Amino acid sequence: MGLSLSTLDTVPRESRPPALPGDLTPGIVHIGLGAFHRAHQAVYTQAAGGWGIVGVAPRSRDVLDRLRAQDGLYSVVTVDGDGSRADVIGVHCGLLHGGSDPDAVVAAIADPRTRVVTLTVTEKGYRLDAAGNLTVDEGLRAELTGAAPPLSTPGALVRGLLAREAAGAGPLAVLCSDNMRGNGARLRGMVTQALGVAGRGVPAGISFPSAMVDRIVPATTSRTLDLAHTALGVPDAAPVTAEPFMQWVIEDDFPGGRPRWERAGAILTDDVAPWESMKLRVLLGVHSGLAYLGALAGVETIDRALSLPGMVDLMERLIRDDIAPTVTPPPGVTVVGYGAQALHRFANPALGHRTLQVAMDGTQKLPYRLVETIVDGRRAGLPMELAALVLAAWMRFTRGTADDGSPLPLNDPLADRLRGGSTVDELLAIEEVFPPVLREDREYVARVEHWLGALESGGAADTVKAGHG
Ligand code: CS2
Repeated sequence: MGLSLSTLDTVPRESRPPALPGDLTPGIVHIGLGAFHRAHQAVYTQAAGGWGIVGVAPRSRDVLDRLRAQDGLYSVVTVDGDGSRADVIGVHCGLLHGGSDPDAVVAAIADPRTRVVTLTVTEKGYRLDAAGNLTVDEGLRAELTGAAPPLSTPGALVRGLLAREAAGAGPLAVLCSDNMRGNGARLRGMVTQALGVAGRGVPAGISFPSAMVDRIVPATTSRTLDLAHTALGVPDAAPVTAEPFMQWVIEDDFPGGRPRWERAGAILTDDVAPWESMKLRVLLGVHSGLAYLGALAGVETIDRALSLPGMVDLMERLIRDDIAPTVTPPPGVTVVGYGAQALHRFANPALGHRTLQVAMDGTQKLPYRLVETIVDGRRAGLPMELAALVLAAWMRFTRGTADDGSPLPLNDPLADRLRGGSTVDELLAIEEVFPPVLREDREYVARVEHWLGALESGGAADTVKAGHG
């Protein structure tokens, strides 16, 4: 017998949830049952108490079916160099499959008990380009106008908000829990454009607060399953693994109310931007740099990429010389100090965070992690030399082979436009990713070309070890 309500009393007391799914009133609809949501927002919400989450799996049923078989229970396995612990999460009081029951998702959003809708659908799930324009194809148009079931995130949100308005279900906050700069405004923009296609405007009483979310949550592996089983004494078919660190900074704009997330350490503020800028540009800019340089060097995990000779020094200089001048940190925090903490987090040998997992979807991630940093730095007259190396490493990565000739998978919504050994200029011409000002900066293009040549001739490991162009 695996983890379930009937075996929960055999689980060590310190690992049991404070309340059970059946004890909770559904106040949140969350779209996207991925590992990050289950190790981050669900943990904060359980600690806040009193609120239940109706989880929606938009496409794949795998996690949903595993959770349903366990009465909605699963564990978060927190790992670091000192060992691991498992905590059972019992906050999901409803579980829906968007792909097969879109009407139930619409009804959940329209339910007056629902006062917050949250999303973790990854950057590509919003169908927005770097400028925030919604990509509307015929399929989405049919969803938005009611001619087809709302299977996409924009479709489910629009049809749910319109049903909510018709039902007079009251105020609601729609909160993005994905990595995007200004994610509240971008989500408001997406919903506004999508409603426009349906000939409607944003209903009254709907807010789109911004938030910065942070916890490193690698994909679940067989080791996660083993650690969970050992800690709980029963098998868990849907565990997630994560680092000890977690952070959530939220714009406090919830017209219908919200859980007391601050009880679990969340920071409620009226200005998320400094926190967001720190996380997206420092933590994630370095993360992507480690991912591409590590993958090219044939290194499987982020912690091992960081242990390549010269890598720590290179990343410290990237943070100090290129990223820090473009970031205004929150009060009481320094960019260099935050960067040192980020490198310490990435060095966690127990995470096994794969470079290829971080490397995927580069065209969706690089605009806010690296490109905007480069544009700001060049506008300020800075060389942005090591940022050029990271950009060149991504370009080299898109060619599909590591330095030893082994294949590198290119998982990216724009993969078809990346393949084929494009030149620097051809890649910089992809305007969904790069603003024209970057391609017009010929001196900088030459530096990217220089680093690309160094990576091609000397390989990533030696280029990192040399540490200078
Ligand atoms: C990672 C992020 O996979 C990736 O792109 O860089 O998921 C990162 O681990 C989290 O945003 C950390 O909060």
